[in-house]
Amino acid sequence: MSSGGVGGGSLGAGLLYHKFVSFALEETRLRTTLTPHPSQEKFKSIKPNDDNTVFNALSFSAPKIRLLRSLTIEKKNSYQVLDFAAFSEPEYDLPIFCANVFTTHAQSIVVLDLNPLYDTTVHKDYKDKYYRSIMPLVHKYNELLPWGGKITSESLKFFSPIVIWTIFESTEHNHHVLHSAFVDYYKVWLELMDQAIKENNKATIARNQEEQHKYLTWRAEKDPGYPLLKKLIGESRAEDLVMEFLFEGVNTLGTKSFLDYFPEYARDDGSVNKKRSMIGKSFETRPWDANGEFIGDAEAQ
Ligand code: BLA
Repeated sequence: MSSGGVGGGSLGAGLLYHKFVSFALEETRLRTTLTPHPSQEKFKSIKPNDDNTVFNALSFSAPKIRLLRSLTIEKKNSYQVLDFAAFSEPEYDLPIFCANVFTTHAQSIVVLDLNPLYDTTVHKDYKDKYYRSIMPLVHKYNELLPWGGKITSESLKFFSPIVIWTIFESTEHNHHVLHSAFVDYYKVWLELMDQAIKENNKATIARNQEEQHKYLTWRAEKDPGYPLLKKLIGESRAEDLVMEFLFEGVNTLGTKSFLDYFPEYARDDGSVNKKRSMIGKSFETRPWDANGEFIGDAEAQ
């Protein structure tokens, strides 16, 4: 379909991430039937305050997929954003597909992962179930997309041992590599989705749902993209976008609050500390070994 490349060797050509999204949607449609998600209607034509910026928002569901949604943002001659995620129904304990890229002319900040539903340092069974067989992906991309350096420490428990966290110079070559990694990671997620077997145990389903709710609650409150969204579309529309589109489910999948899950953010007056991180940044190097064992020690770094 699309011819690939970002055009003329320049990243200013625009719409860098559309081919990522169209690949993912086409590939998903080979395996399942996508139905527009109710949130799509409201968010598909967000108009930013600034004429040079374009938003594209799409959301779907499918038999095993509660929410698959994509947001791209392009500010002409300035930056481009991809925020793509897929969340399963709570009857499945599938990882959450997560691709986030913030690209300027100079550099791209990337998180690409199958975010674990259960913290893999605590839940070894979950780690073995999903990540043991796909660890070679790390080896494939470790050199081309190297660890991005110190990171908000809280993020680590939402990351898997195969996470690609990287900051690279925005060149056409690097974007080809990123596209290839996106394709590989998304195909793996689809394969896991295809193979997933429906859980019948009510308590397990409830636990899956609560874990997904915890993840949504974290990201809806602390996502690094939030301040920029507020700037682009104003505080109240940014809040709607975050709560009802990007992290839809945060108001319906559970009743616990941010502070119930993350009490360390409580201020004396009972409000949520606005800081992104209580621990600060750490992990100068990749804190998992080739087998996916966690080898990082936040305190020591
Ligand atoms: C930066 N985005 C970052 C960083 C990470 C992420 C790790 C580096 C800063 C840090 O250490 O936190 C992404 N962090 C994630 C993701 C998870 C996480 C995906 O914990 C999942 C659990 N990014 C977006 C969108 C925008 C965006 C939609 O996804 C803008 C609309 C922007 N991300 C953005 C910007 C920065 C950034 C501007 C650099 C500024 C900063 O570090 O605060």
